[in-house]
Amino acid sequence: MRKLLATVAVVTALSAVAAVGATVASGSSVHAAKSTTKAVAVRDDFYKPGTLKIKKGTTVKWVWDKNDMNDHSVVDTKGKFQSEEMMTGTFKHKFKKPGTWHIYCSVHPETMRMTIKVKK
Ligand SMILES: [Cu+2]
Repeated sequence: MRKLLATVAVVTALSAVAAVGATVASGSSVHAAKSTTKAVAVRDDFYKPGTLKIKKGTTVKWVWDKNDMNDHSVVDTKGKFQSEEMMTGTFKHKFKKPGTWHIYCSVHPETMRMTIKVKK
């Protein structure tokens, strides 16, 4: 009991939110905030995969390949988010609502496209 109280005190000191998580977990490992990240590779000149199905709340992380020779970007056709045109790096977007999103590269808009289907 003494050990448990000490643990709770430490966690409470860290943050109130973390304390709630620790209490719920009750001894098992504390879960990180529940969120999923899916990676999409940005290559010359395509996204991989070309179609991605995810649940709402999922973050998609586009990862530029280090061997890319061309600039690429990630732009959605609804105009809600847009990355820089770049040769290396990453870009993230969290999809909070169900729906279908069409993504294209502003450098290669005719050929470099992908679709993301967000389910409930
Ligand atoms: Cu491109």
